Amino acid sequence: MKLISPAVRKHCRKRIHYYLLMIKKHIKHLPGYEQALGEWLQQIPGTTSKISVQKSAVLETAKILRRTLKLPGLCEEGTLGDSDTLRENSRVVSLKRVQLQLQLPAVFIVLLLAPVLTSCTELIQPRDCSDIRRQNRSQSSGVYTIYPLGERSAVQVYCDMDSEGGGWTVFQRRMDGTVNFYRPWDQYKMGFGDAAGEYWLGLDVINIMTSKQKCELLVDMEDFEGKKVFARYSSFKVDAECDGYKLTLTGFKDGGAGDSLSAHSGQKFSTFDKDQDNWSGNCAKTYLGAFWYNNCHFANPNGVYRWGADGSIFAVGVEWYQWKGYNYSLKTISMKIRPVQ
Ligand SMILES: [Ca+2]
Repeated sequence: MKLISPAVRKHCRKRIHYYLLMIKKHIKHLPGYEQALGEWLQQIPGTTSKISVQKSAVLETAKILRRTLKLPGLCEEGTLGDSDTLRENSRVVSLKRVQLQLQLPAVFIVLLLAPVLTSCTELIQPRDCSDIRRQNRSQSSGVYTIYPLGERSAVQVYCDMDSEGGGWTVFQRRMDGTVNFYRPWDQYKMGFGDAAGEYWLGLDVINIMTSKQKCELLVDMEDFEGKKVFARYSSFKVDAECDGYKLTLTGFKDGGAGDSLSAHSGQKFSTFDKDQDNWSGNCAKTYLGAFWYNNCHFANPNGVYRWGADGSIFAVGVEWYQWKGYNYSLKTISMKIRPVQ
């Protein structure tokens, strides 16, 4: 096997540099590409320093170009080494340069697809239940893993694939009183409970999911007599923690439950240990829940599970005032979101 001479090394570097310049010249008008490439390079295993990232980028780009244009292996040991081969390769490269101009669209496609191809797992990792439904429309309701923030953000949720067209990501669910919902700020921030039963997904995840794209909200509920109703809102958004997880809600549509949430739009989230409500007292402590309390509530879905009609302590149950008043604790309630189609 012939060794690569310094002259050939220099030649190789020039060639690669030339192609990189060509690419840069033609892709500079493609917004987002550089950022995408940067993110992709960060994902290449073993690239711990800036130098090795650059090295990997050059090698990877050269490989893609070689594959696309069927260029000779310019930097492979043994393929070059004497002046005849070098001249021959220079001639081929000149011809390929013409081809390069003709084949630039193909190069673009390969380069643009490269980050996707090297991280193809992201394609099959759903961000929410609507993605799962899109991948397979025959999926039934149940517990699924979603990745709201990319491949390392796995979280289990209950997906409602039946109500109102399906594809709903449930972020709050009461059904049997097995989970205590009277919890502090940190737990409402991070989430608690079991996706197969009662749970709260967590304000951080809700914020992420409703900030990336416009979402709608569905609130399903049932009483102990088996009657089911719902309320739907065409727009639902929860701000970040630094804004108190403020709720913005519009576009009520009645499914028999009445509107108990619009009055909570514009409110920050409150727990017993973080009072951000509009009342001089502490709504979360008084009504034994955690919510976007105003002064204080028309809905208390995170209140105490009380099995139906119970007026012994005013409005502390799992309430939806517009349907059942303040002294009836619902059998089930679930709050779920879906990107607006
Ligand atoms: Ca207060």
